[in-house]
Amino acid sequence: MKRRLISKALITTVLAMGGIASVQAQTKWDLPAAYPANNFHTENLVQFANDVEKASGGKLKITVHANASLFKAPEIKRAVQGGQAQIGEILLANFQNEWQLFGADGLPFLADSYEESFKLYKAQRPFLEKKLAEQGMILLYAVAWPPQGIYVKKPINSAADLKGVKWRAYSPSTARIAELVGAQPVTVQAAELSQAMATGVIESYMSSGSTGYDTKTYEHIKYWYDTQAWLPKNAVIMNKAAFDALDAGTKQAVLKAGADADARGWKVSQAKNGEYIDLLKKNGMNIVTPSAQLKADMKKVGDVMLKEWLEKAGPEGKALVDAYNKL
Ligand code: PCA
Repeated sequence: MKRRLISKALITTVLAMGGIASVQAQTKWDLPAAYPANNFHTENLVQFANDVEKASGGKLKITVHANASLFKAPEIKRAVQGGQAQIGEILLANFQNEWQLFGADGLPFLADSYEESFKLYKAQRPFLEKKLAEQGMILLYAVAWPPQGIYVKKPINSAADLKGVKWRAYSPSTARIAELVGAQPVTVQAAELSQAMATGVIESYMSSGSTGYDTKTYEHIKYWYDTQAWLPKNAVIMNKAAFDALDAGTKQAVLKAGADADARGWKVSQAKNGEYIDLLKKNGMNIVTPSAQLKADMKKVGDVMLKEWLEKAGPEGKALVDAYNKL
């Protein structure tokens, strides 16, 4: 009887020590992101990190570094690949020059509504997973930005009105649009966009209501043409070796929280699209429906770009577009 009591006490002690040991063995991951802390993508990342910490019983702590504070937007992918960061958020379209399929969701009018954009995501996902796996990474989830429109200082009726304007690009495709309409492209990532407007480096760009609001674009530019041209995606990617080093329960916690962030992110993106547009209006932005001419001009730009993209992307690109069209 006495012996049993002692062994029970021993077990309790060992369990307590195990508990302490597992707290000491907490794994820490850094998650570099390129957009501000109050952006909906970043808020989603923070919630994801909280969910992981809770579901893993504190075994994995993920710190979100917003606003390109740890790595600049174009550096995040390589940082995750090299293991300097275990997980990170990238704008897929930024990496189109490396592999054309990263830029499929940055093409004007291929998928220009939430419904189509989600279909494109479904079609794109197996291709992305395979490519990232070859690079030692895992795609956790991806969420679309709201539809892209044209911020411009003066009213425009056609693409010809954009000739010569200093145009901010955030990706190879947004630079190509500038070339096709005769604007002057300058690549500026979101973290430097407010400053680029304040110093007059740029006077026009295409993006969402979300980024227009985040960067206080209304202080410099008064028109936004709601072209709804495409919905580029942010993707959250993990270093495969870092993921493989987690225990089974923690892996499960990451995958579950990632799937939740995926579903939540798409919902929030769509819900906030209208809110951002209202906030822009409230701050003096004119939200304009594009003229038939401007629409036709931009559609033509999109047709040229899809043709160019298909040429560069080859059979893989065609397979993606075919898969998308079947959905
Ligand atoms: N905002 C990001 C990418 C797309 C978007 O809506 C940006 O302008 O940098």
